[in-house]
Amino acid sequence: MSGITLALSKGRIFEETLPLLKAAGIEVTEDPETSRKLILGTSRADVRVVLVRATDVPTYVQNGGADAGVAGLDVLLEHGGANLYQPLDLRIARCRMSVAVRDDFDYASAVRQGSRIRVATKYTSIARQHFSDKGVHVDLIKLYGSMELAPLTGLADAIVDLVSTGKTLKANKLVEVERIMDISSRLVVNQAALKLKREPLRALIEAFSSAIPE
Ligand code: PRT
Ligand code: MG
Repeated sequence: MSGITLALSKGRIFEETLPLLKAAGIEVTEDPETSRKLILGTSRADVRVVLVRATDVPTYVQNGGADAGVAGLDVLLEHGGANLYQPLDLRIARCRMSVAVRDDFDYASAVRQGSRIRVATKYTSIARQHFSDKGVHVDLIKLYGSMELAPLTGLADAIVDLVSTGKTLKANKLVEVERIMDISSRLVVNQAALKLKREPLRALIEAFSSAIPE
């Protein structure tokens, strides 16, 4: 495939990448929320967008299913990011990775006493690293969604999840007790494509770089 294929996920990443694409002279000609198409055309004949699950973006780009893509740091850290060139922090889709517990759970004293804490999360790599750095013993419980439910049902004492406004935690009577890291989305580029399609990819990186929000 000559031309450039970009992998994006629907929702906030797609929406927040649009202004960056625009700076590169690329307008997506279909709306992913109403179209059922998975491959979207753009105002540039040599550029197309493929819609994939957020967690699949690194896999597509790594294996050449797309030349470049946009993925959250959370997704990249869990994936491992091997063989991916990551030239830009786009500063979009920003949030933080945090530890949260039920408002009646005394996290500080559980940590102080060295008790084993049951932690439910979709982000097992990030969580394992975090608690191991702190020397806190945890039993990790892998979940694929609705982490907030785990402490409420007794499945876990704590969760590791993304927090943006904090409204989801609040609505479920959970409190943030530790901020693990700030998260934003990165541009990722396939290594081989970077050589074979050097000029158009350089231009894209350059244009994105000039349009990164404050
Ligand atoms: O939703 P889906 O299951 O299809 O896939 P996904 O969740 O992987 O994709 P998407 O589009 O929801 O998230 C894509 C990327 O956006 C993530 O990988 C993050 O890097 C980034 N991002 C930024 C967020 C948030 N903010 C965010 N708030 N991803 C998820 N959330 C969720 C969070 O998990 C929690 O459930 O929103 C909820 C908390 O939001 P607040 O505002 O109530 O705190
Ligand atoms: Mg989501």
